[in-house]
Amino acid sequence: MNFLPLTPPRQTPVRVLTVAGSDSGGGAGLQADIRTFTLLGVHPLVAVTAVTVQNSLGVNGFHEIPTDVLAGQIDAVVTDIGVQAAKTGLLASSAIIETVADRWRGLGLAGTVPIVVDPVCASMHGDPLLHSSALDTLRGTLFPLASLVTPNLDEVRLLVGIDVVDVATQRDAARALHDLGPRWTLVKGGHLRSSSHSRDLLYDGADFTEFDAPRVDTGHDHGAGDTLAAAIACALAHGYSMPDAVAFGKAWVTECLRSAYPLGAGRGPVSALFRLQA
Ligand code: PXL
Repeated sequence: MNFLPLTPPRQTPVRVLTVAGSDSGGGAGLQADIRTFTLLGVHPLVAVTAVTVQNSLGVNGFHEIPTDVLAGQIDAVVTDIGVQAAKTGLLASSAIIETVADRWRGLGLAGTVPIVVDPVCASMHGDPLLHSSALDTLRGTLFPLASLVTPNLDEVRLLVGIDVVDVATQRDAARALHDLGPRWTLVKGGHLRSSSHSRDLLYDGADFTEFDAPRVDTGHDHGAGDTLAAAIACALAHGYSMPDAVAFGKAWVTECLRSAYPLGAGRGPVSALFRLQA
């Protein structure tokens, strides 16, 4: 695959902000984002939303960062360092979602800097990562600001109540999500385990574009959604169009799935470390 343009040593690279939670097991969350950003030559900026307590077996709990500290992190890096794109991951609560939306608007970034919203609701083990009361805030406050939302099929069910089982229902879901206000919607098909392919559907309110990859049958796919959204944000920061950025992200996460490794007694993470073999 082709990678993103690299910045020569001593020159300032493109900066992307992740607004995400910490995974103590290092597989998903901001740790996955930082790995993808770094191995794509992008400088990672980080606003931590919550600290999870987890390992390869599951999430035991999380502690939310106070909203004034979260707002402070975003303000500090945007006003001094500047960002070319952002992505959001675990947001945990209504108050945190409202803080992110408020700062995004308040700093004048809405409509000018691309923001990828990965609507994380639960871990792959089914442990909740978003209070159910926060779903309305996610739909009503953050989605209208999003350049792209990237739900998996479980998140689609929670967000718009559609059970995706085939291409027709995947299109219905993309339309229903687009009605909530994001500029683009990507309905990821990876959780449709009956299919030998992972087919993601991109929609801008007019046209559908399909991104297809053979299913990578690894038992280790922790952090796959985070890694996809992170790579898309990096490509957008470089000025890629949305379809080109999604194609790039899909190729990147497919390579990371092929390189996934066992870790602990549970599910291991997708791995961007393959990039160091080159
Ligand atoms: O993959 C979603 C995700 C995002 N962020 C954090 C997580 C998880 C899944 O477990 O722990 C911190």
